[in-house]
Amino acid sequence: MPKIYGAILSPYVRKVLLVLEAKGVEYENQQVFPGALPEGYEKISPLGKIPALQEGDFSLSDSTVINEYLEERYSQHPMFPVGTQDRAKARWLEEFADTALVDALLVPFFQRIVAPMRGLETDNDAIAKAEAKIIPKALAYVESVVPGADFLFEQRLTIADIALVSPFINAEIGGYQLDAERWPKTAAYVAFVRGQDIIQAREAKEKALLGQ
Ligand SMILES: N[C@@H](CCC(=O)N[C@@H](CS)C(=O)NCC(=O)O)C(=O)O
Repeated sequence: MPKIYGAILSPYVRKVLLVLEAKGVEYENQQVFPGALPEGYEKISPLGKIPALQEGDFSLSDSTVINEYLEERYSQHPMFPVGTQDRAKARWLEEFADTALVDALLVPFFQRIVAPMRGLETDNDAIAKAEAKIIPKALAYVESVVPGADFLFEQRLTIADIALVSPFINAEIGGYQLDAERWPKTAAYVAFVRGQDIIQAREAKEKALLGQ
């Protein structure tokens, strides 16, 4: 059974857990937090990041790499679209989500949730700057690519939907409110994908673990 190391509120860990859940693969999850890594963790995650996967004596890090491995290892419920160009596009959207979108949408989450947990003060200027410039820039691109209340590819959940929606969950936990008038397609898309059973179930598990 694959074991996933990583804190469940990480948008990258969530991506991997959702792929396992969509595929119906049983797994174990060990909560590992950046800054408090278990001894020897660098052997399975050389950059010291979460998530990491261990399956027998095989280990792997990086959510995108792990998900590509899971796609080949567990072929049921494919998470990538079928056509070559759609597959490439899905990979690009995952890359965009993991970089520019996480960098933008996780500012309120980091400042309001993670910083106090680490004994740091919330930097409200950083949140204001993100909300004024960084987030709108990322959302303008999201708004240009999402279809509204539908999946991105083949009328089914793919890795692109999971990757794009995951940081929006962190943004909401961090108190960011998506402006549905300014970003109507994005708001409809995020609500639609978050309404899918496996995502609802994952969010319920996160809330249960957080004691909410
Ligand atoms: N590209 C990596 C990014 C993983 C990542 O940055 N994870 C964060 C937590 S959300 C982390 O471990 N940060 C600790 C650090 O950068 O040292 C992936 O997709 O897995």
